Amino acid sequence: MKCTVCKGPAVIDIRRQNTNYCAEHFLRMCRNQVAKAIDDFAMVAPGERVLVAVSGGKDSLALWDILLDLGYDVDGYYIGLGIDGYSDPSLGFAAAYAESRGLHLRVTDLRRDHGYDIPNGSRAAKRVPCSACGLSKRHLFDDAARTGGYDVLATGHNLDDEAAVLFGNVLRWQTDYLARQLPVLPERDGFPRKVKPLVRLGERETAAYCVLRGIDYIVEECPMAAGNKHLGYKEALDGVEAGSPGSKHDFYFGFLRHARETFAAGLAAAPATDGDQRGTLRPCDRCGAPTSTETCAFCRLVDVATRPQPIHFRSRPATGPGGAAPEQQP
Ligand code: Q46
Ligand code: ZN
Ligand code: ZN
Repeated sequence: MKCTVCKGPAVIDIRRQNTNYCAEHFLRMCRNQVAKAIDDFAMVAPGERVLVAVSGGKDSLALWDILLDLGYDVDGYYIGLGIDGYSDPSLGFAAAYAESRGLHLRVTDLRRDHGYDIPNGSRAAKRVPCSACGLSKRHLFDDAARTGGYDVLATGHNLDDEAAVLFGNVLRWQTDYLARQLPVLPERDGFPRKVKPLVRLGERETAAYCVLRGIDYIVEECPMAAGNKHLGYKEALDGVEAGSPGSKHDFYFGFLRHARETFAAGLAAAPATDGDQRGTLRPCDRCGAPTSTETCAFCRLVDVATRPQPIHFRSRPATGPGGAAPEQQP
């Protein structure tokens, strides 16, 4: 297998492009694809400060590395979710990358800084973990960008992620989500611009990028993701892609080119509803974040997630001098 560019020995093939690359030209291709996404969608202007949401996984660390290589002013931001066996090692990889390059990594720990973690907090709030997690991350990323003076928040969503989200939105005709599914969301009312510069790269490529650049990352997926719909959609699309390379790219970029505007026009013509992001925003009475309600959704989540849980007594034979032991409800 020869590199399509220099004819030297290739280390990777990219079937959807019908190309092979040596290490040097593969890394260059990755940077070029990110630069093209930034350019095509006007993601970052020269001189703007970027905050990259770092999970310790391959995508976010590759993104941080590529943005730095492209000359952007980028800091990292990690949120500790308190997920046993996952959060501590993932912080270790993010911190090791930052330290090895002398970079600034901001860290928020949900337990330490807000009094809850995702497994227990989501249970107390009666939400599925990924819903409580998504709400927490959205709020904290926005907040960190707003209070830290960053112009842009960049996340490591790649082509596989975006195609899977699109697939899910199309399966259920989530027209509002389809209207907003773009790799760049403009800044508004105190929210930073949000960008996804990896949309032209697949996750196999971000993994190879990290390996070739000597970046260690957490290989395990978050254990809370097991069995969720997003993974199922990814697997379904992997099956399509295996038989027809380029399908994910054509599906996602074809949607952006031919269909998204139609959904956006439909959304713009529809009357605004409660909870609609187009409503007037005001500062949250607790944290100051822009919100359409008095207290923002994050502060309300913190309230229920940190509320002391009732202790339930099970009637069973006494086990010792103190009688029946109290048990926390699961
Ligand atoms: S981290 Fe959070 Fe993901 Fe884990 S709990 Fe779900 S949303 S799966 S990107
Ligand atoms: Zn080459
Ligand atoms: Zn708030």
